[in-house]
Amino acid sequence: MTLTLYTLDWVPDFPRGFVRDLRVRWALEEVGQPYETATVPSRPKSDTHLGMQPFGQVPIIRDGDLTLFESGAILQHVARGTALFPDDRRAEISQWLFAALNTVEMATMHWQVMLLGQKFPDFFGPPPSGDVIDHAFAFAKTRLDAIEKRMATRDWIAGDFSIADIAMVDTLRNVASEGGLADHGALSAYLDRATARPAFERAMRDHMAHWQAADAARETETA
Ligand SMILES: N[C@@H](CCC(=O)N[C@@H](CS)C(=O)NCC(=O)O)C(=O)O
Repeated sequence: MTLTLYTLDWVPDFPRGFVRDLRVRWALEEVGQPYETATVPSRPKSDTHLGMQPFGQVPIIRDGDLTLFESGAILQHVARGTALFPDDRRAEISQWLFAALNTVEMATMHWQVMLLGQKFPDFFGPPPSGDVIDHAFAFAKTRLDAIEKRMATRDWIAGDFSIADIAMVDTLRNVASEGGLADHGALSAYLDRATARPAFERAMRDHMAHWQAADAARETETA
């Protein structure tokens, strides 16, 4: 049975390229696993969606009888036993996967949510002050500095390219898009190296095609 990847039915321009179905598409492309996509409504959240993902988020996958959410868990599932997550490197790759999501992304998202609040007050409500945003970036920067030091001497975060790189790079792409890697040359080179991979390019192409199709469907609905 073909694996199904759930993403949102439509998003505005600003998150396109960054919705987390991208990291799952990337892993699926890397391991050569075919998949189909399905959507859940962005707003309001449906009961079916909340039944699969209690926070009303994506990505979600369905693989046979298994329904799975949380991008890290999904990456582990789709790449299990492959070169991206081989059994003999499970512990080290899991360590860096968790570091990407729970140490780096946890800090950088806090900063980015504030930037979004500043840029789109109509969407997110009253904007945070500049001081609070600076404070959030100073915290995130401690994490970026540590990864910068590690990546100065290696190509990939945990030996050969793995799902830990997919999670780390996808997190750092977000930071770069806000200018947050201006002082991090090794991280910028790491992003360039990773996003030049053909599997990333295919994943991004399909991710963006999804939003274009979503726009077209909305236009038809409102015509
Ligand atoms: N920790 C979750 C985060 C998922 C997440 O933040 N998803 C965003 C898209 S990138 C989402 O679904 N946002 C819609 C919403 O929260 O309403 C994961 O890694 O899967």
